[in-house]
Amino acid sequence: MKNIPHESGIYHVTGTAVYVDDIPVDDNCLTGYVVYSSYSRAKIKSFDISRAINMPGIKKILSFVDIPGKNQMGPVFHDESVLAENDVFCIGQAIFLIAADNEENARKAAKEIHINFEELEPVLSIEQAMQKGELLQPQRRIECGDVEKALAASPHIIEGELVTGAQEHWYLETQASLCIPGEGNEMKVYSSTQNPSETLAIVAEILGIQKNDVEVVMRRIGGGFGGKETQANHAAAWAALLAYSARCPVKLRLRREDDQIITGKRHPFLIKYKAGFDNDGRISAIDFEQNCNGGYATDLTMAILERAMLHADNAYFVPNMRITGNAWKTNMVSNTAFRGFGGPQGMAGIETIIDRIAWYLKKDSADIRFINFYGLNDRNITPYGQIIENNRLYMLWERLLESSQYKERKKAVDNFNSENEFIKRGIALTPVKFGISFTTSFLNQAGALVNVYTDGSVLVNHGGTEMGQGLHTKIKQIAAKEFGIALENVKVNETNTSKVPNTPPTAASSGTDMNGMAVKNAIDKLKKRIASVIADEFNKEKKFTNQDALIFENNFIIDSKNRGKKILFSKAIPIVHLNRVSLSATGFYHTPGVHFNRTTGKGAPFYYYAFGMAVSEVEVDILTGYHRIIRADILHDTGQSINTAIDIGQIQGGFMQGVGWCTTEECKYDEKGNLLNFSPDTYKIPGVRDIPGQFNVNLLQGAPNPNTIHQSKAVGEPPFMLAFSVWLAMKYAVSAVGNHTIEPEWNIPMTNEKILLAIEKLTSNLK
Ligand code: MTE
Ligand code: QUE
Ligand code: MOS
Repeated sequence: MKNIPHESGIYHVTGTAVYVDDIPVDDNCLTGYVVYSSYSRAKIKSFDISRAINMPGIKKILSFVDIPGKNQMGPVFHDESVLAENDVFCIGQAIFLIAADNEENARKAAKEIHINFEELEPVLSIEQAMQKGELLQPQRRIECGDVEKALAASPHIIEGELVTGAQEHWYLETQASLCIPGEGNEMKVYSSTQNPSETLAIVAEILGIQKNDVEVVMRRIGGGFGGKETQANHAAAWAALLAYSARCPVKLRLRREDDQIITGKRHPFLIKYKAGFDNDGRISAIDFEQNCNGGYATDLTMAILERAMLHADNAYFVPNMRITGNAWKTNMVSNTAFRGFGGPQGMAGIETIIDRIAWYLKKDSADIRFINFYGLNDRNITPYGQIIENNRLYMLWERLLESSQYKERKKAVDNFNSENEFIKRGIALTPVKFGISFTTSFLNQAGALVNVYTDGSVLVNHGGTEMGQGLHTKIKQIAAKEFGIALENVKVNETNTSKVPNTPPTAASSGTDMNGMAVKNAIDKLKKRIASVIADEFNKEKKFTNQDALIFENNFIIDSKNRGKKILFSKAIPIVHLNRVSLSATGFYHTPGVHFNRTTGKGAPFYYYAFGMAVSEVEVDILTGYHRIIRADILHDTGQSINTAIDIGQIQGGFMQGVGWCTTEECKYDEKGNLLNFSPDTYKIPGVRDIPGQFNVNLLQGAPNPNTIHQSKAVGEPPFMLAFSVWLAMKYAVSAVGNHTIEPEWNIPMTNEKILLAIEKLTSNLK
């Protein structure tokens, strides 16, 4: 039962899994299309849609004046219009919506819409925004100890800057929504969303109708990775406006190139740092300034920046630390959630510092990491005041060092480099400590609705969304185990806001933790009711049974005090029904104890931490910048894994997505702010040939997680950051070009081109 395949695996590989675009529609369904700004910053002086509206097949063209409710789709701060009014603030910002009989006609009409823009000077980088002093929201700070004093007393200081780049989500299914108007104000919304309840809220708000008139339905999405946490709302809002206005179904699905141009990406960061340390490499103080490019609107930027700040420590105890966070406003797409949610950017800062300390002291970076790890019983308090419990770093360290043979292989790498001029190798070990829970405490809640039918089959509804991560498979396993019945008798339903309302997004890796608990809560209620009826039933036969003694096991309900007394689950359920007892129950869960005060920067925002560690070995071709991962060894802590196959898949996928961000994925823009690489031929995500030649992924054994569903741990995001092992192994390889006498400049991403530039700079300094 531990590693059953993905509940939709067969549908995925046979092409029968239904996504929004596969939902059958009848002939009157229109195609929605969005016309967006081609300027980064401009005023709309006037426009003319008279020709376009009369083109063949055109049913509706809407501008902001046609919005019945509020012209706003900002999820947290209301600073994002559904359709631009008099100003445009980025390329890709929606201005008009078209409903047509097909996409071709819509595209033709779009070309006939004439807009008279007055072009203004845009802000297109963090540096420009800094010069103008344009923040999206007030500066944030987290601080502990006395940074100035500790820096002044430090034997050694390093200072510097790190740049991390944007990342395109590249979910296989682009943003899509199908909206079907019903009676009166009713609107049924099929959406490729990670956040059905928020999609519902936005649709209700823009249409000016009540939330009880909107129903959001999603069966699965073809990948989200954070990109559909808020920005799926946009496609749904646009389709809903058109459907409401045309009074007929409208389907809107972004073309790949439009999706890449219009939607937000991972936030680029510019991190400035100053760190103090002693001769052993032990860090005494760090002053971090994190600057992120939020784009033109806030979206989730403040929560992302907060998570970056809360992960500036990664796995290391730093007694004196200050993290200042700035969210800069630019005329670029509004950047959004992406796997890790700021965590990767935050951690990249301290991983850079550790690597540089090792370089400076000429020591092995793994040893510098080790002596700075959070302690088991002391040195275990974070800059925000949370005590780290159940620290798994030392278990991981011992087992991974052994299984990967890191020390021996590092010697072999050095030998290889001394014998080879044009091919250099590198190896690095990096840890991850990732906080599990939404740092926005109210989001840590989940709901469920479980129905048992009279044949004994079970239908589970919960608020989480399936995006490929295997949530429904794990929920199915949880439900089957709790009821003690076979997996075949449990089905997990599509996600529907009318079944389970007011849910948080499926995000922060907490989908199984929270929805699993909510489902268990519903099942506990049902089991109590069922047991009460069945105990009475047993007692009729004069064999006294206490309902609390009944257990659910192997498809039976069994009297644990008298195991001969039992009844098949499927036989028991009709009896419960005949006794007129409800076989449907809601469940609810909220994560206990988590809290965080944004003003003081203190609290215990995380229920627990997920830990992982990786050793990667790479090879870099010094003449071309080509690089490959020879071998990667990962040991990851998933507590008592519910599904080992799914967890290993999440680790492999998360790691590779991180490798893409660190190495080949780069968003390039021209001087006007146009994205230049908006298709897969020029935007390079990892392919099969980028997977490590030897890829050893293992789960940490013997470390169950207390107080979570079946003692498991969240796994979705943490492995992403294990890719730093590849990134820093590459740095070691390049550093070997100058026999480690000159430190290469190392930012994210290190593309082939950037590697060559780094080598060029390094060799010119050698001469
Ligand atoms: N895995 C797949 N296949 N597709 C996805 O879109 N999203 C990731 C991760 N793994 C994603 C994925 C992100 S960003 C998160 S937060 C978690 O899955 C969300 O799901 P969970 O909470 O159920 O782990
Ligand atoms: C991690 C996350 C999220 C987060 C905080 C985390 C996340 C998210 C939000 C959020 C914050 C405020 C809101 C809101 C959402 O916070 O995904 O609607 O008002 O959406 O630590 O993944
Ligand atoms: Mo994941 S970035 O929290 O959707």
